[in-house]
Amino acid sequence: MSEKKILRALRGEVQPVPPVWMMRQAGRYLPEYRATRAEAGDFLRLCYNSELAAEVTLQPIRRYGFDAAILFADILLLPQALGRELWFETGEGPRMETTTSAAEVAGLRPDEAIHETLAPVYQTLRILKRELPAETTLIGFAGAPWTVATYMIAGRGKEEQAGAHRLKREDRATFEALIDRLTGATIEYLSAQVEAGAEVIKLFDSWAGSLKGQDVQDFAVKPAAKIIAALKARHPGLPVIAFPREAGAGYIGFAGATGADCVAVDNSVSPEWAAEHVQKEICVQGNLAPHHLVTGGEDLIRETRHVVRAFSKGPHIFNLGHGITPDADPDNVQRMIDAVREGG
Ligand code: 1CP
Repeated sequence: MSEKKILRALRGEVQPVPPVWMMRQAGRYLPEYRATRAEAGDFLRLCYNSELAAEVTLQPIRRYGFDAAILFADILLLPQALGRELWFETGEGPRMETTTSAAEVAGLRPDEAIHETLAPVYQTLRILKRELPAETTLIGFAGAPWTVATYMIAGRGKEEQAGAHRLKREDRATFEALIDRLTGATIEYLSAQVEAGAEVIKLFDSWAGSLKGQDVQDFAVKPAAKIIAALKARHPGLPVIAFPREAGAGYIGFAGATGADCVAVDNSVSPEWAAEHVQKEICVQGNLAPHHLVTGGEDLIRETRHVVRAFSKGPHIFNLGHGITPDADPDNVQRMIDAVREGG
């Protein structure tokens, strides 16, 4: 197990060719994903159909031989398991019943109850553990409490963190109670994922960049630290990747403050900056800009090599700065992987 390239990077080993995987590697840019999603009926049915969720997780592994497979699920399944309604508007994205009052937070289902809804997710991991090639690392994940809370409070995503900031300002007690409930439930959810076969956990804080000042400490660093400490106490040696997206200077010291084994960086910071300030502390994952997989050409090859070279002196997992987009060309993904494995 410790021979897997991803696990070696997470232990701090510097490798001549970094391991590589991609956020949203199972997704709409792949025709085989679109076919399986159609077979499932819709996105949520796909998430809860363990056989088909395992199938779409495996598709990019078969096609490209990535070094990691990430469980096919969504960060919004946890609030759904806590009792809040979730649906997807075609062409628009996720929608949720809003959660903004003390009564609604108090009415969330208890932690023990989440496993009933989430059982198919654990089953997906069990299938993957059996089906994955021996060299492929299986990554489980959850959203960080702040990011999940932004969706629960606004009832939707994208540019909608304003509601969460407002609740934080106007009803601090309710906001903190929600963050606390999500922190506890996330520990239970991720722990069950590890028991079902996840070898690495990634915590997605996609909207961490909208937190400023003391809020970064209180709502990004502290919940992550609590989750990581609890997971490592229950599962000694479990590696954790943290992704406080667009944290900027907040990336510095994030691993030390949270206990993460790797910090994933987005492409608003340069690889040189991240190598100097973050990789000197810990393994870094990232950070090719996803648009290169749409536009391709010489720029794709040059930028891929640039990222590989900039991170070549420390532990590195090659990835994008954010998820691959549906309009990406699958052939460009192969060109990117070839450029990484040719040694930058
Ligand atoms: O139509 C489709 O097929 C749905 C597109 C899609 C996919 C492929 C969504 C809807 N979720 C997913 C899968 C998913 N989501 C994975 C699976 C593994 C993989 O990476 O291949 C993971 C890890 C996520 C995590 C996720 N969901 C995040 C964190 C990462 C990130 O992108 O910042 C977030 C913010 C979500 C919410 C969500 N789910 C889906 C969409 C389009 C969004 C974001 C939309 C918004 O903010 O409005």
